[in-house]
Amino acid sequence: PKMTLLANYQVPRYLVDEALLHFDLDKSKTRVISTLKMRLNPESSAGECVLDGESLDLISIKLDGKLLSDSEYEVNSKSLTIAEVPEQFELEIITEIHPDQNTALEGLYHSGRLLCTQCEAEGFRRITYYPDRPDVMTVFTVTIVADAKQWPVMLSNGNLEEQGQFNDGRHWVRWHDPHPKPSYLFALVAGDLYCQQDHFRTMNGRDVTLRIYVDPENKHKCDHALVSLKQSMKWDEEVYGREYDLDVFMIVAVNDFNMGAMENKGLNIFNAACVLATPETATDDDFYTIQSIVAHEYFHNWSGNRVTCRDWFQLSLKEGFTVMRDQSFSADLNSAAVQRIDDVNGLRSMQFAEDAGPMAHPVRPDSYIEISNFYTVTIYEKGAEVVRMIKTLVGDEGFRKGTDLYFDRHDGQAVTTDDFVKAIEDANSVDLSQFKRWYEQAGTPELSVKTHYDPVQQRFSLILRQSCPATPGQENKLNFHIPVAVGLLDSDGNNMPMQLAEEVTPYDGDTRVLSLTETEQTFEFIHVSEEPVASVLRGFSAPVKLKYDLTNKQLAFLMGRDTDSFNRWDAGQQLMINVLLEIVDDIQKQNTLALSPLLLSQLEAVLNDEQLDPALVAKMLTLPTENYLAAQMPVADVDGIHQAREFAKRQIAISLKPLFNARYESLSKQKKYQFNAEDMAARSLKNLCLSYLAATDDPLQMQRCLRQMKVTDNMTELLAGLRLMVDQAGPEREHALRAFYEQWKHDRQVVDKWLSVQAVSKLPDTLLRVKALMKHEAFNIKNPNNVRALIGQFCRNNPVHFHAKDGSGYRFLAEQILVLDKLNPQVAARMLGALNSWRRYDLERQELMKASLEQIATQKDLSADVYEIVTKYLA
Ligand code: HT7
Ligand code: ZN
Repeated sequence: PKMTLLANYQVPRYLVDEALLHFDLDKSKTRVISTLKMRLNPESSAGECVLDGESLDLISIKLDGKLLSDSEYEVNSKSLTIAEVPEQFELEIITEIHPDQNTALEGLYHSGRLLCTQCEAEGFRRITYYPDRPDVMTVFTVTIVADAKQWPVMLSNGNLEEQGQFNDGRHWVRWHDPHPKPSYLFALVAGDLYCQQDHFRTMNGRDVTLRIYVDPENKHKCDHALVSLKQSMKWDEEVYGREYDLDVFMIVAVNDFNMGAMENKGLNIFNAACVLATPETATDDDFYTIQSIVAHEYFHNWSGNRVTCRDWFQLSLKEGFTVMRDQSFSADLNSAAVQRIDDVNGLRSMQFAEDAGPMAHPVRPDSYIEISNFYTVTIYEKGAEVVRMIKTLVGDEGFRKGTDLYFDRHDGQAVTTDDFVKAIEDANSVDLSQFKRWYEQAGTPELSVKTHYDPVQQRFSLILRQSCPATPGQENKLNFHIPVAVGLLDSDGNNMPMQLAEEVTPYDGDTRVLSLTETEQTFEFIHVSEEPVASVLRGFSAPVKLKYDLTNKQLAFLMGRDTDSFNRWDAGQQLMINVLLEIVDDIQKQNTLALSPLLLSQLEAVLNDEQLDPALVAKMLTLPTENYLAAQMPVADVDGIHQAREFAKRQIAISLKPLFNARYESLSKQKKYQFNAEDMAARSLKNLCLSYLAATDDPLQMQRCLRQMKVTDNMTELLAGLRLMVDQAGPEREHALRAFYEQWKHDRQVVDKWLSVQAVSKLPDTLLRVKALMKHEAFNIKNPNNVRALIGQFCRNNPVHFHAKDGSGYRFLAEQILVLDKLNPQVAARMLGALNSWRRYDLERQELMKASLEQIATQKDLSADVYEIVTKYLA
């Protein structure tokens, strides 16, 4: 497979002004007639015309109405080349494709009783020959013809222009999208779908029809997505001044989908699991995720579609910005503190690991083999942090001025991350040239903090230092521009003044953002009447690893007193990490184990604090995951960490049992399910209390889980009960699992939860169970959601079994990857991610993981997707 380099970017030689696509739909053989009005790009020079195309049966090509003979063009497995074309011409290309043989789920494919497309990043070339790159923007008109009975609904981008009926039972529709767009935003859907409709009146008084299309059995599951869509449309008008620009906005739910959702212009296609919800079938987390994904895809209409990417190296231009936008939408609609905690938790556990591993790449990468492998947490989540830092640096108003200029200046264009930064710079008269290194350099910078207090001068110095580890291909890093938000607390937990020595007037505010641009800088605060505790990196103002040697006592103080909610939680997490790693150390030394009374008393105080948002209480009482703890050790001790975490959880549960009991009971007042921040917070704390109570090993607590499962009206509480029961061997467990399946076997979203809870079970025979479940009627290896729920959950979220010392988990993963690679390379490559950190384990495990990687690497005919990752892991 060949490498694509940013440095080799060239403008497209030929542009497509108009594309008329005609589809004769059939699930086993679809005929596509593509008529392209093309012309030489004035920025390029004449030459052969090369179109991308893969897995296509070429039927014929006409150039300006004349049929081309075989000698006038060349076709290979990747492209079609026409040696000579005039400056302006019309191409008509007829191809045939086979949707029901398409298990890769790229291009046009068959899913259940649906036909649908997925074109990002390079799927359009599996539909017809085309310059399949984002900087070729075209006006599309799409005609679809198909049997009216089998495919009563036929959708594409834009507005419906015309439709009609033929005498032979077929019907046709014509869609026209007036907005020029790249081919990756093309979409087509056909099937027998139920449609739920609503309306939105835009800020300029235009009426937009909103439609959600789902399989008829899911018609009761659309309400939440529709509400979320209207909330998103309103928010984007209010916060970014962005109005929707077509008469109709459609969402379609599909069961077989490689990712979460896709922002095709006017016709978003969603993984059914990311759009369908009722209280009985979806958890609070699902409701929350659906709200944010609906928003994310909708926001792409401006950040991605109206202004798109010049090339795929610029992917974070749309993804980082759009994630940042969906995160602030969720923060505005729910709890801002909880949102930030979840975002940072996700970033630290996934992105920091990616940045420290063999696939580390900058937010704007400079090479790739398979672009599908670069839809990563670095591009998305770190990209969002980078945009968030820009906002922190220029302020909310400055950022809005910058985005207004960006949208105005580049509407209808395909641009770069440099263009984005330039718009913010120009609107604010700031220089972000050093800041741009965040786009160019991979790796997580370390920010170390030292302090010094001079009681005589009443001066407090904060000495900040930065460094960044080497990453593949980038040995030496230049200094970043790091915004460090800081507060100072006195011994009572009050904010202290923050006037810098060089300033003549006091600083007005409790938190101030310092810019660290050198390797080391000292910030000196004056009029500091007592030695403060510094609360550094408030709100996680930059995606860095903080090295700040606070004592456990100081951490406990910040956990109890910091006025910044995020840092309160973060201090608690750091305290838990310190305590848990000490226990791991004691386990390794075979010492007797004990839990820190300091941590216990802090947790007790949090649990007793009736003023604190229960959602925050739940977050503060949640121990770091085993995976995250593993990432904090020089050599991850899988078994020690598992044992230490189980021990700590049990000790906390036993010591605070009466409190967990009391809060559980007080939160158990029967109340009809509603999706709102307050009720969600109550359910999260209630379920957390139950999980601690279950950790006491008291058999009565299992009865409590069962009771909760019986009386509840919602999946959040039902699944929480089942999860706990699944960790306890015995007939109750088997009965609960059987009953759950019998009740829900008709519902794919719920069945995936049933697979997942079993995949992450702590019981010793879990791998055997997972293998047995692969033969169950509920599992189909061609369905990505099934694969993620069972194989993905086992390999990523069951570390103690996946990393079993005998290597069984690794062998299992390798076997599955080789099977999956033949069916769906994107999904296979994603599964490999479970081995990202393989060099961080003990030598024995490293050998076993390496053997599995080598087994994969030596397989013949690997996809580019798996090849790229496995070779980078082994390099
Ligand atoms: N922009 C979308 C990315 C996406 C995708 C990429 C590769 C293969 C399949 C895919 N499905 C969706 C989703 C988003 O970020 O909004
Ligand atoms: Zn996106």
